[in-house]
Amino acid sequence: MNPTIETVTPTDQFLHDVVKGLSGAQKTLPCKYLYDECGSQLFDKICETDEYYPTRTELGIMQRNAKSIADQIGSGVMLVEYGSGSSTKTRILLDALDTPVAYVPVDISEEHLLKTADDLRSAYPDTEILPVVADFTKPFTLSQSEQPCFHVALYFPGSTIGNFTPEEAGELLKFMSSTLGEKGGLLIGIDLQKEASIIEAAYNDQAGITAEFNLNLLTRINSELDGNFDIAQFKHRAIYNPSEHRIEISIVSLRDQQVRLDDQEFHFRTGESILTEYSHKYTIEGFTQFASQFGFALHHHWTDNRNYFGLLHLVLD
Ligand code: AVJ
Repeated sequence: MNPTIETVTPTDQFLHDVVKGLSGAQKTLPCKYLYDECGSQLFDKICETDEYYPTRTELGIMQRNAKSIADQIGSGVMLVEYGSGSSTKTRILLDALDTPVAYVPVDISEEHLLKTADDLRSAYPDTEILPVVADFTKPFTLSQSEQPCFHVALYFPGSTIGNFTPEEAGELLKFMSSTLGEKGGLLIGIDLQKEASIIEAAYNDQAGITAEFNLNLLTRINSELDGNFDIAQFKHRAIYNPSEHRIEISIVSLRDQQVRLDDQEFHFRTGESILTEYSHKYTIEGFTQFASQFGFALHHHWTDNRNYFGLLHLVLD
């Protein structure tokens, strides 16, 4: 008889993470689960709100400085991107780079990734497009290009690094430096510290899209894990914590209530919160200092005229 092969399905993993997150004294839910199909669409809508400045600011920085960014990266590069999504900003880079040998988009969402890869293949016939389906927070293997490449540049835009606690971000930088090898570079986007009211407005848009995005996580738990959250009995909250320099996004219970999930019951007190996401804000100097612990040195950086967002090119020294 064949031995039974035990595999953990994505749903098992989701259930496991949700139960674990809701069982602690401070309830939490991992922010990566915010991005299902519906969540990803809502995130795109957030980017179009007047209040949410990071995406359009970063895009502007890329557009205005494409040539200079490409020059800093150099020719014959293998460009690797973590959490590539639709690779919109990457096209600006690929257009400006001198003979990029390969582009390796890394993303967990397979269908979306392969579709994007096909589109890129027709747009950039001279660059090898080598998608990798992986969770970039866990070790994975990069594909090899057929043509030799001179060096690897890792592109990590969108201020995604802000979602991680400093400890987790450190782990990721350590892992990145081992992936990069000699002469490797990291082009990373970070949202900069600024007046709290501007940051808070960005995560509490008037149209309520961020609230919808956050609460969609409960809808997702209901449909995928057979939960019975009454969404109307919860609300979105996003507050800037100035001492930790981060936005703390939570879902708050509007009353004392029980929620059933799988075969377990979870109790929520009135005002009790579920922490869903952090978004850390850095300074150029602070982030440079932080990255230096993992062997990175600041090579060049670009920002916008309001100093809202920073794009840093760090190299291994
Ligand atoms: C995708 C992580 C960059 O932190 O600004 C936006 C996520 N959450 N509004 C951010 C997010 C609510 C976003 N990142």
